[in-house]
Amino acid sequence: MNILKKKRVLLKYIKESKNIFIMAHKDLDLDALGSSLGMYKILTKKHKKCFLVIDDKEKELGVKKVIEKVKKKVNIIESKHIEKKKSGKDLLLILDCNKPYLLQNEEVLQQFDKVIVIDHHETNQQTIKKAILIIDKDASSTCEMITELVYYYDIKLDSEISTIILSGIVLDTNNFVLKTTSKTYYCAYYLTTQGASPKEVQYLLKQDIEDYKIRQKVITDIEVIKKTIALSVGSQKVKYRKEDLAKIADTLLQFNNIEVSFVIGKLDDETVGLSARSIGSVNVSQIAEQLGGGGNNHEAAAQIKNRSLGDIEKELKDIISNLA
Ligand SMILES: [Mn+2]
Repeated sequence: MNILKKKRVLLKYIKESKNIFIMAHKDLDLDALGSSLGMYKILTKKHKKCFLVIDDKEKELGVKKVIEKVKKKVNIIESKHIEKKKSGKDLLLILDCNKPYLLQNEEVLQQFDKVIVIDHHETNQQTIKKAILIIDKDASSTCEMITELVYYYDIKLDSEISTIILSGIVLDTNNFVLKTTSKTYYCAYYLTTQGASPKEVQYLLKQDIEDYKIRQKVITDIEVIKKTIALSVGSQKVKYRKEDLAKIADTLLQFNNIEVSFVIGKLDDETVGLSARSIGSVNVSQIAEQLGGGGNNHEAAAQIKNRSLGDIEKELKDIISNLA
C-alpha cells in the first residue's frame, strides 16, 4: 500500500498532536535515521515540536557521521526523558520497523495513546497492535516512502537532509539492486534535484576498515550451492555484529550467478545470527521464519539462541537442499 493512500489519517494525527516523538529500530541504520530525519523535517515545517528518540549506545559509522552533522539542529533524546517532554497531545511515530521487540525501547509504546508506524517490512502476528499501520512492502526503503511524502507536501529539503535520505535508499537497495522500481529511481532523482550529493552518499556509506577486515575473513569462506546460492559461515572464534552479517550477505549477491545469499555467524556466546538476501527467485523470509526470524522476499534475518553454529549450518543446508 502506498503511503499517500494513508495521508489523510496521517495528517489528521499530526494535526491533533502538539509534540511528536520519532523512534526507529535499535541498531539504527541510514534508512531508519534518514527516514526519521525526513519525517522530522516534514513535521517541523508543519510547526510541530519534534523529538528523535535514540537509545543506541553503539552506532555504526554512517549513523555516527550523520548524528554528528545534525545534532545541533535536531532534538535528540533518550527514551527515559520522553515523559518530561510530553505535552498531553502527543504522537509516537515509529519508522522502519513494525515489531515491538525491534524498537529502540519497546516500553515506550505504553507511554502513548496514539502511535503510527511507517515501514516497508513484512508484518506478522507480532506487529505492534495499538498502532495505525502505514506499510508499503513494495517500497525499497522507508526513505523512499518518506520521499513520496516530502514530494507530495512539496517540502523543500536542503542538500544535507536529501543526501541522508538518499543514502538510506542506496543502503536498503544495495546500490539500486534490491527492490528497486521506477519509483525508487524517481525518488533518487527527486532527492538529487533537492541537492542530494551522490559523492556525499558514498562518504556516508564508507565502511570502517577494521569491520571490513573481520568481514573479509568470513567472505573468503563461501560455499556455492545449486550454482545460485552462496553460503558463508563465520569463524567460531569471532563474534559478529548483525550489520556485518547483513553487509556480507549484500556483498555475496554481487557475484556472478549468485541469486541468494546466506551468512551465519556468532553474535554472542548464546546467539547465532543469520542474514539472508535474495534478488527475488527465493523467498528468504520463509527460510528465516523456519529459524525463528523474519523479513521480506529480498532480505531476512534471524537470531537463534542456544544452538551451535554447526547445528544451524546443518539445518540451513537441509532447508536449502529442499528448495525447489
Ligand atoms: Mn529499511
